[in-house]
Amino acid sequence: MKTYYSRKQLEHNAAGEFNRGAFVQAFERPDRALSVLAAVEAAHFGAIEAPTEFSLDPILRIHDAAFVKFLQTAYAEWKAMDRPGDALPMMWNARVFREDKIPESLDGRLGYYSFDISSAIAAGTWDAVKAAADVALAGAVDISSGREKVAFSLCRPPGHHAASDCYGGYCYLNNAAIAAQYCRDHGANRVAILDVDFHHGNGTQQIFYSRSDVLFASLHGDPKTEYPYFLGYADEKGKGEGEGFNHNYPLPRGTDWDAWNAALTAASKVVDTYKPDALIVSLGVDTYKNDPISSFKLDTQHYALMGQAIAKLGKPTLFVMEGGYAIGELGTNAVNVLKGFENA
Ligand code: OKP
Ligand code: ZN
Repeated sequence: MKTYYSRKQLEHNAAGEFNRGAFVQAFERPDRALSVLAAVEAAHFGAIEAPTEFSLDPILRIHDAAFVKFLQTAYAEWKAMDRPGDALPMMWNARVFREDKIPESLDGRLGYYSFDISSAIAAGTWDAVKAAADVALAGAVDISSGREKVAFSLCRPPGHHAASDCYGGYCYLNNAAIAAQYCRDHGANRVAILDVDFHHGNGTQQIFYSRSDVLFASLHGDPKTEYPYFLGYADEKGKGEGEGFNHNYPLPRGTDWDAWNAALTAASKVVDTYKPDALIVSLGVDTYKNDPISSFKLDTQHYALMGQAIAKLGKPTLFVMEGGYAIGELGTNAVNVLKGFENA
């Protein structure tokens, strides 16, 4: 299996994040990518390649142009105002305001374009998130052209929380959505996105919610108790043209492999019935029992079973790396999914 990876992705390095009232080391840090890279190397999976540089066009098929411009300039604007540290929002548009005004000031735009405080814009953020989108696109080229049946895009930072014009949850550009759209624009009539990250992929859901050409199915912690709290319920089925093409499987805290696998079987049926030309897997392994910010109970050996089940769908498949914060075991768990897929 071919892996795409870019060192530029290490350049996003937040000074820290707020967690439970304390400013702590960022959970989403450069070491995450290195953990996965080391495990891919140790598995002797085949070529590990840097992506070619794509233009902004495939990103702008998914994201709003002013939003992308904002991501490109926000850090420099922050520094031009002599602010310390990374660019962080201090206020959000919380239902009680009007939504048709984009503020001029940077503080206003930080609040307008984000949904949480955990996603700093630091010096290298734009270069890293652009590289991650390129990593996803390189994999999309391979599977949409038929050159490869499967590929792994080792993206970092993750992407599935990023909506068309909103960032948050450590996500800035939606790598999986950008890859899915690329496949749509290059021969695939239908694309399915299967999101196995612990957290609901609210960004991916929002992007494709009114569309029938990209199906979204997600297994995740129940938003009643888990981040991102405001989306991911089972009654979110899609709207208009997209009605019936969005499938959420919220699961309770403490969910173990058997219960998780039952939901995977249900989601797999939905994907299979859809008959996609390509499958994108938003591969988060923060379902792991020792993940520091999640609450499922999957163990290392279960990830190979997950890969096996995904292989059974028999589709050209692109794995796009999302979350996973138990950095010691992150690489092993992610690569176990790929091994399970390969050995199926
Ligand atoms: C990203 B992905 C407070 C907790 C913030 C953000 C979780 C983002 C997860 N510091 N939680 O889905 O793995
Ligand atoms: Zn996650």
